[in-house]
Amino acid sequence: MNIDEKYMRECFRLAQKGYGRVLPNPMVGCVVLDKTGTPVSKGYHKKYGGNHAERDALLKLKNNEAEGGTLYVNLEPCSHYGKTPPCVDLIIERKLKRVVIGMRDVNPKVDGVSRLIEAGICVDMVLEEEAKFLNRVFIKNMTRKMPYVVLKTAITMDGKISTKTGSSKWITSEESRAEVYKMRQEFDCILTSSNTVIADNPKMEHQFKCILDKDLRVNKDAEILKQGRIYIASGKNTPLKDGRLDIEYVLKELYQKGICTVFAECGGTLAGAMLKSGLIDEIYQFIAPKILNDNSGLSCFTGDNILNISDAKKGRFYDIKKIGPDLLLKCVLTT
Ligand code: AOF
Ligand code: ZN
Repeated sequence: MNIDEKYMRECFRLAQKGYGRVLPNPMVGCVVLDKTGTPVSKGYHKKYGGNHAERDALLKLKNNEAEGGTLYVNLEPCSHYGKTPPCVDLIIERKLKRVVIGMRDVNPKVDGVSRLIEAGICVDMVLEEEAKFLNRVFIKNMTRKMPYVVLKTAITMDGKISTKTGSSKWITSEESRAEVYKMRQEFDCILTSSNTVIADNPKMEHQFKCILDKDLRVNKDAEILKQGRIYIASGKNTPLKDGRLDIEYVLKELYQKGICTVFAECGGTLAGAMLKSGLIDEIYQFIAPKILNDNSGLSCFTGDNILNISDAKKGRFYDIKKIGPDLLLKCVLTT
């Protein structure tokens, strides 16, 4: 394997040690080689507000140990004063000869590459696509000022979430449902709709829940309201778009409240509307080995009329797991 790719993959591995602790900042890892090409230090961004990966790695070394060496980092080193001073200054001070990055920073405050080049340091980029995938939440947050949205669906093999009468308990197994309880905790917020709350009366235990309830139809006794912080987006606090709540507006509101990631658990109407508006970044699809074989069963996405398969939304499966008798597919949407 190419040496640069090898050390960049090591940066990805180190970066992921910060998973769950660094948002809204990116996950970043760093490897430093001395002038002979020997790895002499490693570091990563451990928690929000803490030292950046480059600083973490370089401060473990004596002043001249990295001189003439190479620094690998999966994100362009920063050039701004934030919670910490610019990493480029430390890289220049420690006289590195070359810096290999995974991607340019999408933070408009940062232009580390120009600063490094001006200082005579050679800059290269490798594995950009993987680097962007690793920090897809940070990229979405920074560029769109919106949370990263993962939609969960639980379907039969024919893509149905319930019969026409609304019978849906349970499509997937107990094991899958236990997996969903765990998953929820990895997100800052759960998003659901009044339709789902009224149809299923779910508890959806979580610290922060957002319910889209345009006409305030959810009953005060609903299970979902009994625990956690609740944000109800209704016609009273949210503008309408085509007669429905403007979901993009709601997502931007959530981001302003510090929500970086949203786990959407809802029926086909909201899922379809969000899909159509390009508001879903990723889908976690549980598939049960069951077939309803009923034309009037409800689909996990409804609401649009698409005639050409070429107009389908497209994605990329990046993970598949068997959970009990079910499958869990993870897919990032690309269009
Ligand atoms: C990190 N960790 O390892 C790198 C980051 O407020 P600050 O000073 O922590 O700066 C945050 C910004 O710094 C962040 O948005 C990103 O653009 C850049 N790089 N951030 O938290 C790191 N290398
Ligand atoms: Zn930095």
